[in-house]
Order: sequence, then structure tokens, then C-alpha cells
Amino acid sequence: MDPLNRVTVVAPVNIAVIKYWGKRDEKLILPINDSVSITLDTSIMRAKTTVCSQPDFSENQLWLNGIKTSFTNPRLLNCLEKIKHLAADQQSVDPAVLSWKIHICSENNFPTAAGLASSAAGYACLVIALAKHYKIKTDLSILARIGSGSACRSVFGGFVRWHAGVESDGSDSRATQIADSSHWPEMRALILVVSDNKKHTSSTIGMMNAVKTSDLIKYRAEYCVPKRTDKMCEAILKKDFVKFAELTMKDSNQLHAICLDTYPPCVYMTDVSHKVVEMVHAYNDMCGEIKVAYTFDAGPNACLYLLNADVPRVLTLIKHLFPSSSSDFVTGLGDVEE
Ligand code: 2P0
Repeated sequence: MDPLNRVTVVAPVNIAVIKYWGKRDEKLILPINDSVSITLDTSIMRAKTTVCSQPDFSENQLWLNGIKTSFTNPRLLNCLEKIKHLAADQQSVDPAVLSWKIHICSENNFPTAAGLASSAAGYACLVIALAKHYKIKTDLSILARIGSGSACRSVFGGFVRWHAGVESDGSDSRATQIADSSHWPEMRALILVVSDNKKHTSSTIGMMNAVKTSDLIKYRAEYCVPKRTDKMCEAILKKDFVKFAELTMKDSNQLHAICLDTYPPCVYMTDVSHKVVEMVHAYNDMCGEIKVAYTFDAGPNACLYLLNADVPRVLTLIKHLFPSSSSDFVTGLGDVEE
């Protein structure tokens, strides 16, 4: 036991291949459709959180990437309150511990809020650390979801599905593992950092506007995603890269089509992002089959999924077409580290 009662957890980033975009309940963070993601190796992109509570702490305090930040974020307060309630119900710690103030220190090793899934790793990490600190037993993906939707997928390694669920209390809106991180060892993610500027419209606002104004999003959630999700799970289990890659690219394109169908439109991809799309299609055409897939979240940065054997050739191509790019990196699949 740490004499200062500290708990440290490292949680990975996940990058969706079937995207979460749109909520049916803003407060409980319940999505309108299932999503599927891959959890990346923590050596390159991860969040690290330490929590500590002491009888002599006078106030709750939070540090994000070394900067003291006010402890007022409603989602953070909500997660902490829910976890303390569970600890009280489960009598998992001495009641005095629940009255002590807490210090939370969290850092990412990659650009925050640049569409690189920082909230997913951050909230997964926070919830796992708090659950450990207060010794509670519960479905951590449900707790992480309350912090940030995509965070529910980062509590598992490997290939993960977030089930939208049908219950209004969110009790069935949780993530499950499709296959663990050793299932497809050749799978690699290549992250192309187009820009590390903070995004102009947060995912939360972007998806709220989409639900309010886009007709396409209803079609997507009702008719496209259910079929696509089942096909994606099948492609992952069979390690069918061609099918996996085609579904990944189509789903990314549909997300950004919905962003354009939002009124006023929400544009996350830049000219450079579109050049990456062109490059991938040209490369696949040249190879005569799909060897690389792109996917873009709420930002201009690309995540390319490819198999290990293709990494050297694709990296050479990127260096040739984007000579000024310096911060691209390749990573495999990973797990939470406690
Ligand atoms: C995803 N994204 O599936 C999609 C694709 C971005 C594009 O989940 O409001 O930060 O905290 O639930 O989880 C980003 O949304 O949004 C996201 P909230 P979150 O990864």
C-alpha cells in the first residue's frame, strides 16, 4: 500500500472504426448508435492519472497536463459523486475516506482536444483510478461513459464494441470486448498529425447540432450502422482486412458527410486530410486490393489502419508526399495498465 494512498493508472486511446456521433440523452451520454473501436498501445498515446485523498486536504484539486485547473467540470463531479455513492453502498472503504478531499493529476502524452481521442483515454483513466482508490466493483465502461461517451471503449484493450442499449437509465449502454489485443497481431495504426491545434467545434457540440439539424444522421443510425456494425465485428473476428478497411473508410466518410449536413455545417477535415484520403485510395488502386484504411475523428488528423507488412512502404509514401510532416507514428494494439 502506498503510504500516501495514491493510485496511478495508465489508459489507452481508442480510435473508432464505426463512429459514435449523436446522443439520445445528453446527461447520461447515451448514443443513438453502436460503435466499434480499436484500443491502441499505451507506449505512444495514453493518459496517465494519479488520484490521492488525505484527511488533511482542504479542497479537491485537479491538475491537467501540469496546470492547476478548477475542479468544477460537471462531468468530473458527476463521475466522482457516482463512484462515492457506490463506495458508500458497497461499504468498500471506511466512511471517513469518503469525506476526505481528493487530488487528481492527469496528463496526456499527445495533443489534447485536437481530435485525437484525449477525452476517451482521460475519462477511462480517471474512472479506473477512482474505482481502484475507493475499491468499488462495478461495470467501469458504464462509469467511463458518464465522463465521455467514447471513454467507455477505452476500459478494454483490443477490439471493442459500445452497445448503444435501449434502456432510458443507460444500464445497458456499455462496452464489451470483441477480441483481445493479441487477436490480430499484424494490425497497426499509423497516426498522421495534420494539426495539433484545438478543434473549433467540440465533439459534444458538433454531435448535438447534428442530431438537431441533420436528416442524414437519422438514416445513418437507423439503417446503416446496425448492419455495418455486425459486418465489422465479423470482419474483425475473421481477420478479413479488405472488408474491415472498406467499412472503416465508408464509416469515416459518412461521419464527415453528416458534419456537412449539419446546419450550420461543421468541417473537421482540411485540404491535407483530403490529400491523405486521395493518397490511400491511389495506393490501394496501385496494389490492386485494399491495403490501407483511413479514418478521421472530429479533427483533421488521420489514423491509418494497415497490416505490419505494409508499414515501411506506406511510411515512405507519406514522407514523399508530405515531406514536412514530422510527428507521424506507428502503433499496435494495447490494454489498460494498472
Ligand atoms: C468516436 N468521436 O466514435 C467518435 C468519432 C469523435 C468522432 O467519440 O460528448 O469526446 O464526451 O460523449 O466521446 C468523440 O466524442 O464525446 C467521439 P462526448 P466524445 O470516437
